[in-house]
Amino acid sequence: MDKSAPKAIHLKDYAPPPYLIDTVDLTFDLGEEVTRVRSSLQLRANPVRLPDGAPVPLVLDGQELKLVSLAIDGRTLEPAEYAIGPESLTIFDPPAAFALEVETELKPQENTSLEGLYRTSGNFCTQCEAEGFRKITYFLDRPDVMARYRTTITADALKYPVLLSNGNLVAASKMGHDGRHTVTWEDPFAKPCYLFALVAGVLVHVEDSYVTRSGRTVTLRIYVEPGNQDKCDHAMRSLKKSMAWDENVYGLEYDLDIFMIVAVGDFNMGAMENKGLNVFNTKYILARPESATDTDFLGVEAVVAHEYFHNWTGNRVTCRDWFQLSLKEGLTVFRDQEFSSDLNSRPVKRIADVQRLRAAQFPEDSGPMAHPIRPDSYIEINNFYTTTVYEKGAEVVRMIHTLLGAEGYRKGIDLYFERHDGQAVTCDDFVAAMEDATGKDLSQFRRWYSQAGTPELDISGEYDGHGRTYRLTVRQSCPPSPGQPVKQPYHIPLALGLLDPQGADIPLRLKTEDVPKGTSRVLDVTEAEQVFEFADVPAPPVPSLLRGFSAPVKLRMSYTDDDLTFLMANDSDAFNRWEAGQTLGTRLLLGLVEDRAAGRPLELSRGFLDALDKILNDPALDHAFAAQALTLPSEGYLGQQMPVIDVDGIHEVRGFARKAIAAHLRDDLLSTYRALGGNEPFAIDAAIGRRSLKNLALGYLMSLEDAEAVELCVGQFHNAHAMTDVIAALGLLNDTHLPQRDAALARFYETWKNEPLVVDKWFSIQAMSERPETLAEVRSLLNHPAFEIRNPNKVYALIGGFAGGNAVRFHDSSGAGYEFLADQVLTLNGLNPQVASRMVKLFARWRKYDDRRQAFMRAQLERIVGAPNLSPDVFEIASKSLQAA
Ligand code: B3K
Ligand code: ZN
Repeated sequence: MDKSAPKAIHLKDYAPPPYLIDTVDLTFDLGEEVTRVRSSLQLRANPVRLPDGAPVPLVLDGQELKLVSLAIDGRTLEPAEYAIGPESLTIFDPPAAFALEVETELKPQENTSLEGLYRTSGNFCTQCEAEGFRKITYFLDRPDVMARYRTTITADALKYPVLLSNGNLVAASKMGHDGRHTVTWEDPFAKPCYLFALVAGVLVHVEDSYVTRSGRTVTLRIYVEPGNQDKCDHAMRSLKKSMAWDENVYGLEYDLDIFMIVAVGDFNMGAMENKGLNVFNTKYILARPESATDTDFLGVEAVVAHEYFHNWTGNRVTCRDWFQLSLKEGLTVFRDQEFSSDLNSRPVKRIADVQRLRAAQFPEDSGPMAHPIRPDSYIEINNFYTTTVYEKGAEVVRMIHTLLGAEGYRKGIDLYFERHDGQAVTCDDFVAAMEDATGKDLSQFRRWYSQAGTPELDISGEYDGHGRTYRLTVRQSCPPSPGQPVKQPYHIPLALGLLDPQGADIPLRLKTEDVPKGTSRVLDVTEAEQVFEFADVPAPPVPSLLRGFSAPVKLRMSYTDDDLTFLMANDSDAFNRWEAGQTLGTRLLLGLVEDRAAGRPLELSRGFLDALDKILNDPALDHAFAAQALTLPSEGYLGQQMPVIDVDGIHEVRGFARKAIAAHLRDDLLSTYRALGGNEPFAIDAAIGRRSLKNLALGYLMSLEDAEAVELCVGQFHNAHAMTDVIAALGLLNDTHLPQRDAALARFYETWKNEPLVVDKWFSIQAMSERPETLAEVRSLLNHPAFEIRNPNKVYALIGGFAGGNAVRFHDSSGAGYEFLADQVLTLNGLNPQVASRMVKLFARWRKYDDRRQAFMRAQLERIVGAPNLSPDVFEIASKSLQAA
């Protein structure tokens, strides 16, 4: 690493801030060329850090700012009293308590990073988390500095009729002679600056209201660009459901008189929970059945809830420092997962969440970027908004919930808010509240916060017919992670049941107990090796382990194929019924990959086909669940199970298996399709399940590419009302060389060219086509008039769709896909480091491939690390990816 490489920040170096800020008074003068920001701060020495009030220099964060003036208690400072660095403003000798006035200038129209104050569709908008506020004004930009804000905005009244900030509107002027108008907002709750927000522009809103449990009426508004008002109903309904759910399940009420959401087209991530003024990516607000899929609808519901839930878990109680990010994110993801489970099907939601964890978090946790949910260090904090901090973080909170039970968990949460409302705290404070409220010892459990890597459970069972006992031996281990060669045993909640030969659950009594404790229970696994002995077991049981995926671990158990089909058919735990099918499918497909490599003929086991047949023809089964159970393990998941990922082998074998299943079940798939295929009116309910099973059937049928299937598919594409069905059909045609493919793509674009979110789908579908010409097509789509590299959604759709969603084409053995990605990373690096960094992460797993591909990927990573003007974001990911394994 060269000398100029950006430096890491360590958790162990945390120190409280030397100064506190009590109030912030901001005035924004928004202009086309220059925007002026005046900031008046009330500061005082922090008694915790400077007990005698002893003054130390005040170092404020600031980036890309032009300082106009600086005054303390009304006196302009002399140049010798302060210094400006590239990322800071130091005042050498401030008093113990004082008013600071800072005036700065910035150019939001030139800000392509979409962090700080920037422009989107002609409007002004902010994004401050994690460290964007320092691009607006000089400040102590850290979450443990909490202040009360008053924000005044002045702007051209015609260009920017709507002016918004956090809290309540306290003053508004009419247009003056200069054509400008002014508003003032005041937020009564102290907050860290990352929750500050400002929006200005031409926006329309839909309005509703919500009466809280205690009888207060809250105004709810969703602001969108004109023309989008008719796409907000679902988001508004989701918001009201979230507010009710948080009152019912957590006893938490909303606290301001108004809650606003603004949807913008240019946004780096999904959404942002600014106090009273959430800013959203349009993708997670706008939804109508004709133009959004069922997945989009569920996404809107979950993200609206997630951001709303942050009002308590994140805003009222916030993070002491960014290492504690999972304090708010893991907890809030757990909350939104539970919200969605309560509203929709619990097993279907759990399966989807586990699939996501396995697809993204498990690879991260075993790669060069592996980190604990509470990282020890970072170079660029924006790189740590990861699936580990979010989704594994949620699993950790879920395990606490499992270990304490719903009631104990709620006691812990109540204590957490009682102790910490209005504070900036740590993950440890959260765990301590859980312990203190219940008396449960979570000291060993805390290792989930400090150790990286996915633990592995090796379980074996032994039945003793004479003693009628069943012994489970549980061994746990965890592979090394960067900087963590050795791991200590975890405290793992292992939920399980035992099935008798008829498939019924056996009452579970451990040998040390007098009476059985239910038929499904949670064991505390704490040792490297531990034995659990069950009594009164009448016959050799089949164990159902890790029910509901009770811990984020990899499970190894020597099931026979028959055990797995037995569990698929009989387990009372729906998640494990699905899991058994996946385990069997994985085993069979990996076997076929080996057969292919050895030149043996491919054949799919009859028993597996029969098991799928049973699922397809089980009328009692929930449709959405059946669709999940009939879906083969993904290519990505299969790859993870191999020491060296055989990209082509996996792709070919999975395609072969799909065809074999389709051929075997053709008649039943056709009748399923026909039974569910009605063009029914759209609803977000059980119809989602019907659509997913119907489209699954169509997918299998299309793998045969016979005339009947093609006719159904083309018919569906042309006639369906719901976008879910249109996109499913288009996605299937998209993988073919049929003449109907290009016609359908062209027609789709013509129909939807004025809807940016639908055009994103059009880009990503093409990027994910398995056709060999895909890379060439993606390259030419970069020049399509609808593609815009400054728009994150477009980048995620086209470049991300190809490099992250099309393994067989991205990993083409020519290395051309890698060169393409590196080119894009380098372009994006100069425009938007956060987006560039997300793209460069797609190289991180390069060591999992064969030598030839490794050499190609490594060369591209080296090229990136050696490039001039590399952002810390890209540098951190690329350099850590290259570090020795
Ligand atoms: N807290 C934001 C994420 C901010 C990301 C900054 N790079 C959205 C969320 O998790 O709810
Ligand atoms: Zn969040």
